[in-house]
Amino acid sequence: TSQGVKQALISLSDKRNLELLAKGLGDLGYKLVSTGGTATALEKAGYSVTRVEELTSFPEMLDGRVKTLHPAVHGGILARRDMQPHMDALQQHGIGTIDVVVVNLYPFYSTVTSSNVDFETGVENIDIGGPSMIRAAAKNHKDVMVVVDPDDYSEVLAKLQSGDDGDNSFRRRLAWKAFQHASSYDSAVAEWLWKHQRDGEETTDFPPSLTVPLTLKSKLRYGENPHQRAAFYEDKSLCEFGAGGIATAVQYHGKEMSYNNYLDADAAWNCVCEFNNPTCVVVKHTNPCGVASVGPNQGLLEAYRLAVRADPVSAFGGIVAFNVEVDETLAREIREFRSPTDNETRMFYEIVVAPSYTEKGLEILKGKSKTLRILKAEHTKKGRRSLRQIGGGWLLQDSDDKTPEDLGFRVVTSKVPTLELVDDAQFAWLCCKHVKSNAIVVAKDNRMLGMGSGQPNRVKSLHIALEKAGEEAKGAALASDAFFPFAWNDAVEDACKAGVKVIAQPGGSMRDQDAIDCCNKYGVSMLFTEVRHFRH
Ligand code: 93A
Repeated sequence: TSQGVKQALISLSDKRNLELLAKGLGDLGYKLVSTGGTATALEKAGYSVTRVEELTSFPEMLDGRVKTLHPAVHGGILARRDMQPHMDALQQHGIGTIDVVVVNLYPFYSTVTSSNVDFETGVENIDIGGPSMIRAAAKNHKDVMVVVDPDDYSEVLAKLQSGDDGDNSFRRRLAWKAFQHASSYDSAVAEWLWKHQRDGEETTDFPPSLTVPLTLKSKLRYGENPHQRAAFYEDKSLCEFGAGGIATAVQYHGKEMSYNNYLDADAAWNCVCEFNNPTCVVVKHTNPCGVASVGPNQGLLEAYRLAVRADPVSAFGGIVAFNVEVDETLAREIREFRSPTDNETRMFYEIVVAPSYTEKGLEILKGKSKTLRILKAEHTKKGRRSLRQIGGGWLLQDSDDKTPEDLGFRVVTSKVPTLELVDDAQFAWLCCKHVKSNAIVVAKDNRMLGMGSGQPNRVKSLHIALEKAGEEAKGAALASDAFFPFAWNDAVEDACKAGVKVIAQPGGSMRDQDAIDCCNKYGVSMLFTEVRHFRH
């Protein structure tokens, strides 16, 4: 037997950093024990390795389905070193202890998400022996180091080399990570089986079976308010679909992200990603308070100036998002820009988020302030799902992916709008989608002039939007996220009187005809989208 000799069991599908690991463990005097493929890889790299078969005196069988499922392996992992009867039992059966377990699993997720994979192949990629070892080692973490992430090898080796490997919190962290790894893995298997539960019938992936694998990313200083504790978790099942988004953004600079920062940055990023032309969105308390797009050949700088101008007071302390690269000129403008309402004060922002920055641009932005958070995020994609918590449960829905190209914008008035006005209406409508209900947006020439949000009374939202737009409402477009159930007529009249030239709304109210009549009276155009955009 190999009692007295430290043993490390290495069984890996992802063989990244394998040599670093083997060298480190070898230098520390560990005997390396491996399964077939891993053993071959180690031998090829010049390391001497004991095959699991030698430990178990049993061949790998059933095409590898049974390799490590044996008392010689699991006894060596699970035995309590502080209990003599356990150690006696190992002795009696000639089993040596296994002190380090390095395992990662059959690549189930990438296999079943690659194209043309049949059910059988999926099933064969469900790892059984690997999770068993991971779970056993994690349970006995007091005596066994369990390593599931190739990025952790150096840290683990450093701990072992320093003799500081008794560190309980370190061992518990490894064990936590191991169970997280095993549970995400099982979640992926469960979701896949759910999709294939009825053989032969058309497979459906809706509603999905949800076992959300959350990974703790960071503790936050506090929640929405300082007396609320808070933390941030990443949901791998959302991120790995390549969905982009704020959770996976990289922070280049600034103070740590707060709870509200995440919410606001998410709102700003989702909104700015909607636009095809270079666009700037300014968000305050999850609502866009400034939005402006420029033509493909115009500078983003102009978009930024116009977006802030929509509501400079609200923009102060807001989140600024861009859908294209931030360059030097723009960065300088952001750094120097003074509040249009008070020329003494430089504008202050919580966050700037963009898909990329030029080197010089990033450097200049960093110089704005120590605290300004600078994020680089990946464009969000369609087809995401959104999950929201309510007391005791979760609500799931598809993301609201409709864009103007998907809608009709049907003219219902005698006045037919110019193409330019239709563009304005579509722009207003796209902004409206990101404003909390009841949402009204007034826009012209690819910029938001005013918005009313979150009012329980739609007419109030309309008045707020018109008031913000002021004189600029003349000749502009107005969009509403839903129809006006009553008093629509008065509201339409107010919009017409303010000089709005086109109104876009879903339509579908009993009072539709009143609204149309009113528009006809004022020579204003009305467009029906037939799609509602509540945002609660
Ligand atoms: O087929 S298994 O479920 N049965 C086992 O007994 C077993 N033991 C290790 N899968 C098993 N493994 C997995 O094999 C590991 O989790 C690892 O992913 C893989 C390494 O195999 P190889 O070293 O032959 O490449």
